[in-house]
Amino acid sequence: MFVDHVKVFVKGGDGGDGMVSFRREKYIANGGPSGGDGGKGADVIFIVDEGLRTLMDFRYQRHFKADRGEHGQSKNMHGRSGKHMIVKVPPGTVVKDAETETIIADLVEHGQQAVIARGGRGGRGNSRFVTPQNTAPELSEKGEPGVSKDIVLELKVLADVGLVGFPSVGKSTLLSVVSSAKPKIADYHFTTLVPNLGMIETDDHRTFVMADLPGLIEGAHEGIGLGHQFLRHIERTRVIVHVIDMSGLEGREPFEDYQTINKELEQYNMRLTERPQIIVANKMDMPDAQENLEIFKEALGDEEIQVFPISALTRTGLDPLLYAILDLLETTPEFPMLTDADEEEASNSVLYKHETTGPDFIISRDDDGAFMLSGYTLERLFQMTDFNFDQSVRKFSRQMRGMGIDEALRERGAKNGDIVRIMSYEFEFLE
Ligand SMILES: Nc1nc2c(ncn2[C@@H]2O[C@H](COP(=O)(O)OP(=O)(O)OP(=O)(O)O)[C@@H](O)[C@H]2O)c(=O)[nH]1
Ligand SMILES: [Mg+2]
Repeated sequence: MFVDHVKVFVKGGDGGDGMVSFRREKYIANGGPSGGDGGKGADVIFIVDEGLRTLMDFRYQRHFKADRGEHGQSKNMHGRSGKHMIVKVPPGTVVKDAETETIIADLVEHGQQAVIARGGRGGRGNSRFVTPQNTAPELSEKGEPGVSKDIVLELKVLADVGLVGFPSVGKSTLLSVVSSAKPKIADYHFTTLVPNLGMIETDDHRTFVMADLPGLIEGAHEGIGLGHQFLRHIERTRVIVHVIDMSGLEGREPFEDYQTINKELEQYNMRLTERPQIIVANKMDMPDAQENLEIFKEALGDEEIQVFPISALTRTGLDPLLYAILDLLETTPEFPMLTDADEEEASNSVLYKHETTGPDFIISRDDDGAFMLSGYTLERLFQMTDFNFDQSVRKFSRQMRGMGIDEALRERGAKNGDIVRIMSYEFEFLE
């Protein structure tokens, strides 16, 4: 199975800062606190769009940063929240944390969505810190930083189009000239041992995935040759492109080839005949090809099927073929041919809730002997503290004490006057 990978960076918006402000009203000497809360930072949300088949778009955009919340204002005006960033992904996209490789979301069905990077909450303004003891708090919170991380998107690529035909008719050659795939090409039979997939993007930026399958021969459905193991790949494709060698050089009749392969498909699984087919008459650069094509068309009679004469070798006749394939893809529904195992897999797929937390705080020692504090909860508190206000600083110390940090520092041997660091900030340990 061919898996497309792409690494991207996502960041939820930071929450807006809360405000410290006091009412100024005529005749009232000391108005009450009136600082509004900051708005919530926006989330980065992935949503499944069944119109997408590949991760191609992520090759052009790799950074997704959601808007921050606005800061709170005076007169108790709350900041506006950021507008969520909606990112479309194809069905079947698995989102993993790049660092830990844990699965964040398994996005399967159209319309399914998951928050990939949560925005931070808004910081509270000073009106929210009024207590009977402190009626004029000079204290507010900064916005909570949005979650940021590197993620990996993975998509198992299923072919939209399968190239079928006898060995050596030029299936791999065709794939190699319309996509950037580099399959092995040679003049002996069964060159291709496992399917190769190529992504095709036309000038109007429509994309689809094409697979060259190992050559089929008579009896393939019973396991003769190689192709039978891969017939199941055709079950998943929506359009079958039937490649026929018109040169007649191998001593076979093109029309017989056509019938033989169709019979194999039918015997393997009746429903394969429901797939729309397009015929590619390949090797038209060869001397007898034109004549063989006339005979072939006559034999087809009034069967309603499109025939595209091409030469994969000289790259002629390719564009009309690609557009015809796209048109068919757009009008052909998916064939829900899930096996039991697949169905189980689909119904068992869950959305993983993922929060990076870990321990509230971690104490380590710096080279110079200073104590270093880290950890998700503590760092978040730190980032939400506005150190411009004494009261905020005091509140932060109380919160640290409440988390048991003072106690833990003492146990690690911290003494009066020792240096303690948190992120960019440094203070003295005081008993
Ligand atoms: N003259 C001519 N030769 C071609 C053309 N397309 C492919 N060939 C040749 O046909 C031979 C077989 O090509 P492949 O693309 O490997 O054929 P295949 O159908 O993938 O074969 P298997 O993988 O063995 O099933 C190679 O020698 C190609 O160079 C064409 O349009 N004209
Ligand atoms: Mg091949």
